[in-house]
Amino acid sequence: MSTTFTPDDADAQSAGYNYDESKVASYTLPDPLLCADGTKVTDAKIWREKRRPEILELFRTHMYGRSPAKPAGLVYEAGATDTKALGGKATRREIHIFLDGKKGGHRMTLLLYLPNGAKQPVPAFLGMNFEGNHTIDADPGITISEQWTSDGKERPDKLVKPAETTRGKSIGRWPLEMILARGYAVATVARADVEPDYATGWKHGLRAALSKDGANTQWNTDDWGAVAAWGWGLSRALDYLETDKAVDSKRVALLGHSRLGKAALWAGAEDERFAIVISNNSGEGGAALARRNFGETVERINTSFPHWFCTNFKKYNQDVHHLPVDAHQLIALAAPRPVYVASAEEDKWADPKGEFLSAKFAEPVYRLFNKAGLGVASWPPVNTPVGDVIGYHLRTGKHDVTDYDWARYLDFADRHFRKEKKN
Ligand code: GTR
Repeated sequence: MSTTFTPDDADAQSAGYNYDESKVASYTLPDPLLCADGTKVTDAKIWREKRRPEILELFRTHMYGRSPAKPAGLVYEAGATDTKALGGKATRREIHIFLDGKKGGHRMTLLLYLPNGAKQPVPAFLGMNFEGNHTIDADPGITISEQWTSDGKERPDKLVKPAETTRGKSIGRWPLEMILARGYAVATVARADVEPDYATGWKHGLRAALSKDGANTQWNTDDWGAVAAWGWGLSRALDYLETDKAVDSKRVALLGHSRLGKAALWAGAEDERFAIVISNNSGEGGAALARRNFGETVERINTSFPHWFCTNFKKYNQDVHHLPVDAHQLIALAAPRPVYVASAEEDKWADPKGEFLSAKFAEPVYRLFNKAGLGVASWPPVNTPVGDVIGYHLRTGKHDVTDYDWARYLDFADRHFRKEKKN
């Protein structure tokens, strides 16, 4: 498989940051089981009713910002359909979702591939793509995405209108045939359909569309950022999947890579309908512990991408040890659902060990549900997947999504989604 697609991680390993494990300073993580009133969580009920809502609120207030509720009456419009896509193996559908609930309003296009010949509703993988639906496969029938895209920097001059030449550009990250052959549907939406990824991109995105002041909105310090907006869009994609009889919406695995892995983790925390949550190399602001000074830092992410998180998050640029939450609690918000964290050996910018540790330190919450965690005490060697309800692997290679990653996610989904059927 090709791993040459790199525009999103072109600067993914910056000089001047710590990549030396012996220079990681000591840190104390907030206790996921210690409630604000000083009492300890002793069972799953207290977690669900008291501690989980507290942690969710802390993430909303200090990191991702507060997202609006689901709009009343989402509007869907069927787009192109091909029942003989991919050489007859799949049905391809495009569904336009009007995110502000108004026909002709802010539109996100869901691209859905369904394996042909399924006798019952199929489980699905849902993930956001970086540069347009048409980049995930060379299939000539996919409509070229309409929204202009960028590389996430405040460089509007570099915005590009998706062109035919980019069809299939990220095919290496989306092994459709492999996923469909295992009996899963694949659903995807483009990040720019929700919000173009640069500092003032929100003015052309969903956040402005849903705000009464539109592009003139003055944001509150805890209002949602782009990561939360992308996550919210993923929940709206799930709203649609709930209406599609070909898909078993109770078995949707949400997956995201890198910045979109941050969005997947946050969407999975906010929206418990996602049955599995998968973080692929999500790094800082995602699965990596913020308190570990290894690779990207809070200050750096808030500076390079000032639009990703809420304004309050910037307070911690110099003061990460006072951030009231950390990534292990984000992973714990998935509990008791299966969650998978994946790292890549050369992706030091994302702090692979910090990603492992957040999965590890989420275990006490899974234990409340009598769920096994990673099953290992220390960071496993490369290409050695571990875990049960919390899964983890460190793959050889760089920041990317590869067939190796997908094979692990398919096994993980089979294990949890098809459990009953094996008996
Ligand atoms: C990097 C950013 C990371 C990661 C990555 C990506 O530049 O610093 O946090 O999100 O982009 O999304 O590819």
